[in-house]
Amino acid sequence: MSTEFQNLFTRIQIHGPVYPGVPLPPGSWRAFKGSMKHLFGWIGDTQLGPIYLGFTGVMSLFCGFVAFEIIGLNMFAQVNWDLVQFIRQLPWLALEPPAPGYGLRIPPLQHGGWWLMAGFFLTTSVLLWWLRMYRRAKSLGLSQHTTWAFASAIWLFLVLGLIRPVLMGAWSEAVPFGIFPHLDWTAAFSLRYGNLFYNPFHALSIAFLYGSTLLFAMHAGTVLSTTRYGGDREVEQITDRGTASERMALFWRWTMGFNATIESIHRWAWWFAVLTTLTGGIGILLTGTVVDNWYLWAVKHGVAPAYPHSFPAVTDPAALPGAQP
Ligand code: 07D
Repeated sequence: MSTEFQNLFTRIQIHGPVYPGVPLPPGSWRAFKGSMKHLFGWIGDTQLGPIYLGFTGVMSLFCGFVAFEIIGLNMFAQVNWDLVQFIRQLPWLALEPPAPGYGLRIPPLQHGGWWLMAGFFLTTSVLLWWLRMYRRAKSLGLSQHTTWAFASAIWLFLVLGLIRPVLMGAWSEAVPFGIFPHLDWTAAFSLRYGNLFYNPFHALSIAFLYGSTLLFAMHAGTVLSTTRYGGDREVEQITDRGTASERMALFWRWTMGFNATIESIHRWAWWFAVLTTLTGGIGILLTGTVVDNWYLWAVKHGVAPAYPHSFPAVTDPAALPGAQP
């Protein structure tokens, strides 16, 4: 059978017996038998499942479900259990952390206690999922690159919701649960601490985030543009001269004088992705703990210009009388 190879959506659909994967040690579980799905074949592997079930995975899903339920039911209660209003107002509904007066104490359920509990279950869920990744990678004989990359994202997540609030001495510093409310929090946080654009670690994080998209596009484009030479079979191509990898290298060397290698491009990508959340977490951790106003910090260090003298002097709004602690 001859079939035309398409590199945007492949027409090739693999349909064969389900492959369950390598044998598992006794006591381990796999759920669902697995089956071939045409739609999945359009975007990836046709085979769906089986999925590995283990203690950390099951507990992680359970804790994630509890967090999701606490958040959802609190929001549902806020619209008096009216389904229509729940759906209509969902993007604006929130489960907020306790007020500043509670500090790091455990507040009554209706005053942030539910938020604390949801946060506990969500954090447990994320950490257990990390452990699942670690253990699955280990059992398959992989190195832990994916696991440590995920840890970098979890670092930012923990700084935002746990580490920084603890250092600031109040749960109220943490992020609320909710679609628009967490975005409002982001904007308010930036304003409260003097414009996050002047936080150099926010700038670094953006550079790595944008850099990641650029690198991803360059890499994906390069590989897809050479699939007709087998470029998508990256590893075999490393040793084959005159074919895909050599053309990839030549393309970039001719275009910009330098080319990554098939291996190093993935190290570039890994570091850019990991550094996005690593630098981001440092930036958030410093905010309010070490630096109270990033604009004034930038003026002090000659990064931003001070307002002209014709304007009244700028003072940190947090230092004004009547400001919240
Ligand atoms: C958030 C952490 C990992 C997530 C995990 C997932 C679940 C799901 C679901 C229970 C993404 C756990 C959760 C499993 C559970 C249920 C239902 C990763 C995360 C483990 N910014 N900004 C960044 C830009 C501005 C602000 C990063 C651009 C304004 C704040 C990034 C602009 C203001 C924070 C970035 C811009 C502001 C950030 C995020 C432009 C006000 C952060 C990186 C062009 C709006 C965060 C240092 C990331 C950070 C952050 C980009 C503007 C505020 C680079 C491009 C000036 C408060 N901003 N930003 O990968 O790290 O996030 O800051 O204007 O906290 Mg910003």
